[in-house]
Amino acid sequence: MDEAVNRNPKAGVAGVRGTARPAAQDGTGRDGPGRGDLVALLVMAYGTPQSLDEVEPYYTHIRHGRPPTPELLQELIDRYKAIGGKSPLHEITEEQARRVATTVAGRLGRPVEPFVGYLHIAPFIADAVERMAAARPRDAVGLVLAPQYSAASVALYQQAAREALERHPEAPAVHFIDHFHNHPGFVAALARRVESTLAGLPADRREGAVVIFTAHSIPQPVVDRGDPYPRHVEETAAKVAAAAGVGRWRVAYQSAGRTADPWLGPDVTDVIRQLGREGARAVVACPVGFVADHLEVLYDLDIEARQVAEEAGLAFARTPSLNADADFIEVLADLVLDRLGATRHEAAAAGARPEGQEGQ
Ligand code: FEC
Repeated sequence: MDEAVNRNPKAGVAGVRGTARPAAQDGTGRDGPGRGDLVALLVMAYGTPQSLDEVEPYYTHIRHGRPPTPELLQELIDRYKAIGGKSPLHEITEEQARRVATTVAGRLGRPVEPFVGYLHIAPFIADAVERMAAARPRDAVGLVLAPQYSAASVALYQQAAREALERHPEAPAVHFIDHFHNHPGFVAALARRVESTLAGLPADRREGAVVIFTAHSIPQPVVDRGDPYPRHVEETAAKVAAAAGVGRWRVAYQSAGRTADPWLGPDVTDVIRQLGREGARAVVACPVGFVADHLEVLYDLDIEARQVAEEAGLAFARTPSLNADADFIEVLADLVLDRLGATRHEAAAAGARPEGQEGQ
């Protein structure tokens, strides 16, 4: 599934190999001379069932091992059916990983291999770490495909990676990217999509349009413990609104879980209803908390939120997802290259290459 990406510096062309890079031959430990020059990209994402049969184990994993009730399971299966039976998240994640690796390889002049691991379904993050360790990379960067940091998201991915790394002392230090919620290229990419989506609204609706920046809700108790997530979401929204010159905008949360806990709000559907009462003419949903098309975008926004908007008399549009678009791939490549640069800088400052994993 993973492909090794290699750049031949003499030819100056980025190429993709179909086989895993052979392990280094020196056997001298983590970072000794003679090791290969391979950069590993540990790309971590939520994961999605590949068929309706996989929905139950996937949902059970999300619920920390507690199987869903038959009603909850059927409700989730029905949502997948409503978006065509399957979420495109798996294919998009794989393409993002492959393209970032190709771009980084081209800019760095070193071979780069992506190792994709999912939080809630196979191949799990631990599987990706195992494959990464076997490839004997010289450097490794850990990238979670979620822009804002939360103990309920990015921290869980990194924890899964760290636990797996403890079983692989032969693996190099993994340098994690904690968040990119305020990266200028990320903000600019979203702002362009907001501008084009607003421009696509019927002229008589554009004037009274409100942009709603959305992110996945998280349990309120996590927020109460001082989680940076709501601040990150607000910052992304404010920066995108400013870059796109949008005057009327809100932040809302979506896709709250079916649990007993209160969840971070306001919910996007409540905000849409409120805007309807306030006389808005249209809403543009911009999911700043997600970087790909998947169930929460294709169902919770495109079907559920759209229906609520139409019932409230509002036109509805949603900004296109970043997916594997060139502008977003450049952002991810920048992040990885920055992290590798930081790694070299830190190593020089310490007088040695860093061992072990980093804090956040
Ligand atoms: O396309 C797909 O098949 C997968 C879409 C998907 C993404 C996603 C992202 C986030 N989640 C976050 C937090 C939670 C918490 C719970 C929770 C539950 C679900 C369920 C499904 C699901 N999530 Fe998710 N999430 C996606 C899918 N999520 C399906 C289960 C049914 C439901 O509640 O709707 C509650 C866990 C519990 O019960 O204890 C918490 C956060 C993100 C955004 C960051 C990230 O991508 O990691 C936060 C995509």
